[in-house]
Amino acid sequence: MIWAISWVISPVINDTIYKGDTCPGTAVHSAMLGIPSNYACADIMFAFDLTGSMSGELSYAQANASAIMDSLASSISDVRFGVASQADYPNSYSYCSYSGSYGSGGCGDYPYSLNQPLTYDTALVRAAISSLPLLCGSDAPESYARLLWEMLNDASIGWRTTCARFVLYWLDNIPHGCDIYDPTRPYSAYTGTDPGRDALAGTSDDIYWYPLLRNLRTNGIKPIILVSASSTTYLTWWQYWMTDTLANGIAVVRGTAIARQIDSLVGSTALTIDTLRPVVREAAYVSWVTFTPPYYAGITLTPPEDTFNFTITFNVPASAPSGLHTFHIDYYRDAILVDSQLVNLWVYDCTAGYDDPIAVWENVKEGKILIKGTSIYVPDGLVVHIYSADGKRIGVLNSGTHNLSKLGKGVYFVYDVKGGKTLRVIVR
Ligand SMILES: [Ca+2]
Repeated sequence: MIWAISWVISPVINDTIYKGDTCPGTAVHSAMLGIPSNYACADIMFAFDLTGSMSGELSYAQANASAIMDSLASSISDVRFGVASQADYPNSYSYCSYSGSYGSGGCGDYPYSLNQPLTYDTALVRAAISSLPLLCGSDAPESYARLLWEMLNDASIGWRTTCARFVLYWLDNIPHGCDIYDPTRPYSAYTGTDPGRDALAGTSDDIYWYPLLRNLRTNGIKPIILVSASSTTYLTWWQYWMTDTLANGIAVVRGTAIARQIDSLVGSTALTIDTLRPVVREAAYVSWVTFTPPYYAGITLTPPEDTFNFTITFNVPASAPSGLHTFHIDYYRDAILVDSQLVNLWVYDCTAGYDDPIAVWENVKEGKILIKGTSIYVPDGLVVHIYSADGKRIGVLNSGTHNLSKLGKGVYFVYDVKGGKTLRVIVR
């Protein structure tokens, strides 16, 4: 298989735009974006339900952790792993038409723990998985909502926004959550509230299930639910919750060739994209830029990669200050930032009245340097450097007469090395 990385054909756009009078104040560029059908990088969190019924699953995961990581690392060249776990809140609650002892304090139950932040060090990850204890969990529903909510809110996890993000979740039951009870949906049950970080039912940080699922999707955290091989009762519930209008993840029964199964599941997600979209990063410049098309949707990639073209039109408003304007265009594959372009736009006021192909906007004569029509005269003993508007030196002129029309249209700076003077020249 060919492994590639996302790319955009020009990492930097430099242009000069004249606005006002008869000048249009616009410029048109094109961008070609290459999107490979596999991930250049990924961050993968292993998540475990540690409650009693998960005993066999936990042993299986511990025995296969190295094989799973080796397999993923052979498919994705830059991959990091981490570990999180839960049992349940070690309290009793009576809320949302449900009463129960969620978990056991005596057993050491906890609703969420980050056991290992994302790291390249697979030995650390293997050690974290091996040391996970088997806990209790009391009632049947568990704090799955809390763990998934922490995937969005625990900054210590260390997700990279430029990489694919997965939660490989080993579990066998359903979450606490007031809105799990909803008779308009195909799967519905009273499971109480998930009380959130304050562990108090009915406060503002209680976690609601359906908004959580959508937040996972829009923030690019893709759950892959590995339902226990010994308890598949809730497989169809999880499959519903992972549908593309909710979490847009995957729910399967944990198989017996687990390393290959996980590698295949992760790889399969790389083939499809909901939306591929360019976004102007800085809010002040959003109105300056139009993309055609605005985005691509419903993409299925053909290996090894597909390319996508965008026409970028810059429209500089008449009120824009003259000078250099710098901003970025970010390209998002769903919630993964796959590439960026730096934009340098030199904006100048356009002054009418220069019909000749080359005109000098100011300082026709400065010192002994003379710019006239299409030529520049450099007297004996002087040296002139010519800079483009973005600051690159593009020429050195010794004494004599030189033709400026070779430069092409644009704004240039002529620097008199000995006299220390800078002249601005606009070539039209
Ligand atoms: Ca429980």
